[in-house]
Amino acid sequence: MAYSQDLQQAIIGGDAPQAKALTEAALKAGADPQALLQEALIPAMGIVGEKMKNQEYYVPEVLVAARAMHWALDILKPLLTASGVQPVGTVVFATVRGDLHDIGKNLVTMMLEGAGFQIVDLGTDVPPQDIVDAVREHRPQLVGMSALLTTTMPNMKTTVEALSKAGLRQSVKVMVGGAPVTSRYATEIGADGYAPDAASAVDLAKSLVGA
Ligand code: B1M
Repeated sequence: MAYSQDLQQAIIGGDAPQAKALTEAALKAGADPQALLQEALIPAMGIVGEKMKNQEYYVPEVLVAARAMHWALDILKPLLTASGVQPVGTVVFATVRGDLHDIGKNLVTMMLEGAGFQIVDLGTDVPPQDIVDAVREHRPQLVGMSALLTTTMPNMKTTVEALSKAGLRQSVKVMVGGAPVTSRYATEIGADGYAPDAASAVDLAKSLVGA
């Protein structure tokens, strides 16, 4: 599609006003919102993820690219919702109780959104019961938890236990991450997966929902 390449480049380069202008122009020219999502936004964030993995991009570049993606997505969202396009999956995401760090969470959720997931972002300092309630309400395929403090990591375990107690554990996959979290810890607490960074989180989420 004519606009896809330019839109991808605007997103990869973090040029939010250009991403917005190109999205508007593409729609005006008759582009299909779903095609723009699939052929420009999602591949652009995929390339950003690759650049992050290759250490070509660091947190600031990824954040500005995700912001540009959001400017485009904000225009497409109402049109996608109206046309009934199904997301790849829904993720209830939170930074766990006692923890106020949200930069990593925001980065991961933006990348997941860029990959076509619908995000229910519960914010920071989220008690296990709020996550349980959100799972009941939104029926997600995935729960994502972030923790940056060794003192708050145990709240991931408490949340997994709360999901089990509520009889909801079998209905969702649980993924965890954050600087002090490890793959071993994820296994220990009964989570389904761990990802060390935002790009790997997208790969993990896709594999957990079988996308
Ligand atoms: Co805090 N802090 N902090 N802090 N802080 C750390 C984490 C710390 C390592 C600094 C240090 O001492 N060297 C240390 C933790 C020590 C420990 O427990 N091991 C620490 C501390 C001690 C504290 C306070 C207790 C300080 C105090 O008040 N005495 C306090 C706690 C507050 C609280 O949460 N209750 C505190 C406060 C703060 C600020 C508010 C000032 C601020 C947070 C601002 C905000 O988030 N809005 C802050 C910051 C910025 C940091 C550092 C400097 C940076 C964290 C960050 O944003 N990294 C941090 C030191 C450091 O890491 N160098 C530090 C960038 C971010 C992109 O990475 O979050 O790891 P990260 O996310 C990555 C991956 O981990 C992964 O993907 C992301 C992108 O690649 N990932 C996931 C994250 N979640 C994932 C989930 C997934 C998958 C992957 O699936 C679900």
